[in-house]
Amino acid sequence: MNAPQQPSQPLDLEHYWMPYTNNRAFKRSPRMIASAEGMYYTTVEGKKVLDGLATLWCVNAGHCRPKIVEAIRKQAGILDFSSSFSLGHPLPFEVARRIAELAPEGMEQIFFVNSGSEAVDTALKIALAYHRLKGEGTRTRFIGRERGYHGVNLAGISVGGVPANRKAYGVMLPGVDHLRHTHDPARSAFSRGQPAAGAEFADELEARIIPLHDASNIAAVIVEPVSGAGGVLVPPQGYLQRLRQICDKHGILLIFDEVITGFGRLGEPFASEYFGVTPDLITFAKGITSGTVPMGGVIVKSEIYDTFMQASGNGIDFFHGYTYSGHPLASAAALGTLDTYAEEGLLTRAQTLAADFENGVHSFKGLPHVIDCRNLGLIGAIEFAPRAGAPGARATEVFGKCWERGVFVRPIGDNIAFCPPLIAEKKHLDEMFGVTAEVVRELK
Ligand code: PXG
Ligand code: PLP
Repeated sequence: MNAPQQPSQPLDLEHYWMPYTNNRAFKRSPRMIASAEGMYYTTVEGKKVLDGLATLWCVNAGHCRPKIVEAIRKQAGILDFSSSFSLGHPLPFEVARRIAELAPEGMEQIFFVNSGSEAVDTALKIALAYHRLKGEGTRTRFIGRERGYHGVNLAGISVGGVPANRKAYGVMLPGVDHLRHTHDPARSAFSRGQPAAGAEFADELEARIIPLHDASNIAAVIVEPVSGAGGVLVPPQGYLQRLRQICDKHGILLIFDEVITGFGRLGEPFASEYFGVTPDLITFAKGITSGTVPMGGVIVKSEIYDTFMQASGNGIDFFHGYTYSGHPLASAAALGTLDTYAEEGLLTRAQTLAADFENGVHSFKGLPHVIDCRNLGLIGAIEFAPRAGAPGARATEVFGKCWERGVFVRPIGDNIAFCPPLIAEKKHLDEMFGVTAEVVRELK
């Protein structure tokens, strides 16, 4: 491994406005990472920290994996950049073919972008343009869900349902409505895997939302198969199937946002396959390059792609694209990542680890202040009762103390989320849950 770059003088922290960060607190007391390998970071002080969240739900293959590093290095010296606007280079075609092989049957075309947020914007635009090409241009409304996270662009926060991400930004995209979330602790706390109760939460689409807006005005429903950033909410048994049935009945497109669940998180390449529910569009990002180079995309049903090819007249079929769509370095990273997944069986590895992971998550039941434990595949969360007058304080405290003791887990409101790289072994799960439990036992 290469030595990390050292700044030539003491770091000036003043100029970088960090995303989703309390900048003042961080700059008073920075947590700085110098390098990473496999399951572990090394901080600038030389301390090892176990990565219990695949960093930000992305590093599915683990850190600095040789094939991925080599693919990026090599590509940088061969073709640094080439546009995909009416020019091409071979790599994104090959990445698209490989993704189509992994995707649910009938979903064969991939549009590339550079992040999950862009993937969401792109999927929503495909839905609008598709209906218009089919002569159903009145279908312009979108239905999201409370506690959904669909990135940070204006369309994504409009269909998203995390209040803090929406509060400061006015009306956003008009014409959006939301399904209720599926979190139901009164009936389903401490469910192992999918809660047995709650499929009927999907009925709200047909009972309230469609009658209110009329199906002829609704373009698409967008949900995460398992909500991640909203606190790891596992769908009740039968819920996604029911959403699919209702959308089919009313000609509404169903978009699964698989930015976190894609690329092996549940033990199948995509959650759509795990649940046996095929949406019309899948958004992905993160795991496609195991976090190494920004890349995302939308997988579409071939019927949708064919409609654009046949009905859009002569000329450009979709007036959309990013300068860096299909970037050579991202594409090379994706191929290195897909090779690594294939060689090590990582896209199905979560199946092997799921039982140990589930036991680990549910071992928190009975510890101080723990009011729920949730899990599916290799994603899970524990939830604390909020401290009086200080919601979120318990999880923030657990995160801070775990970091000091060498384990990185993520606080989300009053939840702690677990989402380790797919190369994790039992001993890593033991370390992650063991250190977290030690900290939780001390919670006031
Ligand atoms: N959709 C989903 C389902 C996501 O989880 C995005 C879209 C946006 O992807 P980009 O690449 O634009 O960030 C995500 C990303 C958190 C957290 O607080 C979660 C995400 C990103 C940053 C923070 O846990 N998910
Ligand atoms: N703003 C300006 C002035 C631009 O010229 C471009 C792209 O050419 C963009 C924004 C969009 O950038 P990107 O394609 O990287 O999303």
